[in-house]
Amino acid sequence: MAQMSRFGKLPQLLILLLLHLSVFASAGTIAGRNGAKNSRQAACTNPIIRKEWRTLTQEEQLDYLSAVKCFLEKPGLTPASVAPGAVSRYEDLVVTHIQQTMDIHFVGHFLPWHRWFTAVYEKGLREECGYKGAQPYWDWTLDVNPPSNWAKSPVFDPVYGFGGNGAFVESNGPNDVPGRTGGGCVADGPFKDMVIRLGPMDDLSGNPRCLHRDLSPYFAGRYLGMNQTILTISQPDFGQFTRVNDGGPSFDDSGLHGGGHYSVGGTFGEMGDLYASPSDPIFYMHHTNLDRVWWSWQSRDLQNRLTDISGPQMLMDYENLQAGNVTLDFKMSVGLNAEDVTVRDTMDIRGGYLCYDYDSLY
Ligand SMILES: [Cu+2]
Repeated sequence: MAQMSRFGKLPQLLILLLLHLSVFASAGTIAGRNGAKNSRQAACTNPIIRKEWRTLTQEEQLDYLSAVKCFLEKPGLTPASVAPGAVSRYEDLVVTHIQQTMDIHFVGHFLPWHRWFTAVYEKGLREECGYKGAQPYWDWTLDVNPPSNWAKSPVFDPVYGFGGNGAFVESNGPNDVPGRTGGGCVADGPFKDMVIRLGPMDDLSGNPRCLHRDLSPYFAGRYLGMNQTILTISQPDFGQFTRVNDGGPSFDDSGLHGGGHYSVGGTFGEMGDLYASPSDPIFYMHHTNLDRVWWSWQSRDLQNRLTDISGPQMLMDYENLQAGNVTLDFKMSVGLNAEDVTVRDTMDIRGGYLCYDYDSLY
């Protein structure tokens, strides 16, 4: 009897204690989370507004371009032992993209990582280069009707844009981007004398060269129109949405993501280099619009889609043979460019950690 009551009482006490602890813990967690969330939301009462490139005033366009040039000239923080080819703050970000290429593409956190990466770039331009505006986006759907308009996009303007195509370079490789029209050095605009050092691919040793572009109006017409955009944002859940956006690795199976990269970079341009593509400042214009596509999709059902995340942790591991799916707690890094975050921190563009919005959505 005595023993029974002793053992009978112990679990009771334990249960009481555990109940107490769990109430305390969950209250603490919820309060902490709500507290953090509220204070973060309170901190984001005045989001900066991202706008389409052609809607900026000429003065705003020039302000942005000179901030990018400032970032390109600002001494970098990456040690030479890590990347001998990296010189500038701009290249600090290219380095981290190159280092992580195989971990951040064709995975569930592809869009979260690039949303964050673009916000880190935007923050760099604002805090280190005195830029007052928000990161602009490039709505390519405005430039593909008809595809022959592609090279005339205001984004390629020689004065109020990023400069245009490279001269045509002969090639008939089996892996050429269909419809390519350039391949040489960018011959006009603010980045005509830019020196690219990182890449090609994962080479961090330093290979000084010009910025190349190899525009493909055909590819743009095929993958960057409203049809493809609507197809992408009409997907019912994040897993399907992000896969349609990703597309496959072949040129016949591209999504919006590859569409923007290969319509600008073609075969020979930096934008077509999966590793070193952030070398072309247009990268951030394209990825900001992809982020806007994601936010357009989220905004159609915010209640569910602010927390909807899935997709493999490992490159193209859609069957989860190597690891599981990404969750909100999945940790992400941009190296020395910012403190690590979790996917959760990037789900809401007005959540507090991030604090920006778009002037219009799809
Ligand atoms: Cu990328």
